[in-house]
Amino acid sequence: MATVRDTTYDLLRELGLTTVFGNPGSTEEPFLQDFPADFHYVLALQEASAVAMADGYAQATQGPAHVNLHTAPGTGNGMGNLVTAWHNRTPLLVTAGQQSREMLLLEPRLASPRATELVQPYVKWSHEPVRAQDIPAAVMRAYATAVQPPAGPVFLSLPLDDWHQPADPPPPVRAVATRYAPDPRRLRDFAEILAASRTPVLVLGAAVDRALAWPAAVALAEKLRVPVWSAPAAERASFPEDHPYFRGVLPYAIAPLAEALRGHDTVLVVGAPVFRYYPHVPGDHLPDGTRLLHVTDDPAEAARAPVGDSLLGDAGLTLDALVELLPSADRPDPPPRPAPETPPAGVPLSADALFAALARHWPADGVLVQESPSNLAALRRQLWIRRPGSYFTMASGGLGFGLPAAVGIALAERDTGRRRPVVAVIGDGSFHYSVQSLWTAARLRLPLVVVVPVNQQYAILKAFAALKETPGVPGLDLPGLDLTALARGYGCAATVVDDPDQLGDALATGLLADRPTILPVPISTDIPTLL
Ligand SMILES: Cc1ncc(C[n+]2csc(CCOP(=O)(O)OP(=O)(O)O)c2C)c(N)n1
Repeated sequence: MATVRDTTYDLLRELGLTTVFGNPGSTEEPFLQDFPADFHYVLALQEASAVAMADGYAQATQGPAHVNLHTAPGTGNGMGNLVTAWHNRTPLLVTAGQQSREMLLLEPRLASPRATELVQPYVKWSHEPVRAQDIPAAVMRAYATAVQPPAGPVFLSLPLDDWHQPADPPPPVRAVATRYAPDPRRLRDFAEILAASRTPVLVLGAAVDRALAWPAAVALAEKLRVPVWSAPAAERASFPEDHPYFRGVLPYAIAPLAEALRGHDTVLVVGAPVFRYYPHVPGDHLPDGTRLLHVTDDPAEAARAPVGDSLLGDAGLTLDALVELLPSADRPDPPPRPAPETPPAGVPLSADALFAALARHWPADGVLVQESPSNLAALRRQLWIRRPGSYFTMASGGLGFGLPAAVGIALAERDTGRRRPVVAVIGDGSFHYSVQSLWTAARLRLPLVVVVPVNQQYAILKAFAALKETPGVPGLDLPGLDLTALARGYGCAATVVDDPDQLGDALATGLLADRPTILPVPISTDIPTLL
């Protein structure tokens, strides 16, 4: 007779969820027992890494991923990156073990008495099945919940004694929609406003990349002949940054962002929050007389926008529809974006000089994973993203995502057969939040290259303190960290690069290696301004 375990594995197989990221504990062993040969268990040494690896894998494979966590303490370790997965809108099936039902009343060691609350509010659905036999159908419902728009993580708490119980008949496998089209009448209203605008501008967010909609975004920009900005602090890139209409990334504060949009009568924001701000620099959200139109597939995101009128719909379907509806604009091309200035030479390198060197040696199909807070502006200034699905960072502001996400993305590149080179740029502070993911990358023999700008400090926090005039904050310096020793300890290659001319060779060698390579690069300790 089929057990709950048999039926669940059959369902996971049918749903294509045969890669399981996790860190095992006693509460997971009955699920993992006799792990099927056609499944791949990706061991992370800490749950923060397991969650972000699964997130990166899901984003790069353009589908959901499964991460199996230990009961309360393991789930707790995974929480930071669960927050990030929520903001990233990554469809993650998060399962966690629970103590035996028969003992739960007395709360034994490793019981998670309020398991479904632990992960709130960073999941779309959180559930502990009432009967063991409900597990497969709960997995089906969790899957359907995770992938429907707006996509996001879901959580199931699964008692360890459920797996050997006799199963009910398997639940039907159901397909659900992952995108929906905008209301045609409201769409026409938007098109009319855009057609009548004299100086519109386009602001694109991560949902455009997630919808595989670069061609539609380019078509709309060219039809309207408008400048295009990346939304502030976007977690993906959504437009070819070498296109003459591309202007750069909007600043992440109220007053400067409004200033950047000055002179435009209509701002069309597609697939981003309005707006993702960071430091509070008060002001008007828009220049006087500017109108904002917001396209998002998330009603909550539409509701919390402080300004603008919204239209609910998938970014790609809406862009396609606008291209159809709008006439070609008759106006001159927007002025091109100036090329980045050549940074001054000198040792230690400026962040700009490092990223200019990286840009010179950048593989055409390279994938960039970024978690380098104070150097983000320099990186985005120097290294232009030219292809879809090739820039990833966290939407949340939580550190510890980039390194393990890069491992998940590199694994996805191998598993999908695309084999694009993956390069992560990770600050020397950010490096340590999920550092154990390096071991997984080494075990998987992934040719991941991690460039670490080493400034031996939390530079962005110094910049924030300067902006907010809060001197004397402790704990912002990071002396005495030996990244090379750490990397080697986890089984990676490591070479310090202090001359930009060495970077090309080091990068090429690392991308051809059969293990990850860490390239610490000492950079200037000057503090970049926050805005
Ligand atoms: C999980 C988490 N803990 C703490 C912070 C606060 N924080 C934001 S940026 C930062 C420093 C990052 O340092 P580093 O990676 O070296 O980059 P730098 O600012 O020097 O460019 C810290 C600690 C955070 N964002 N997330």
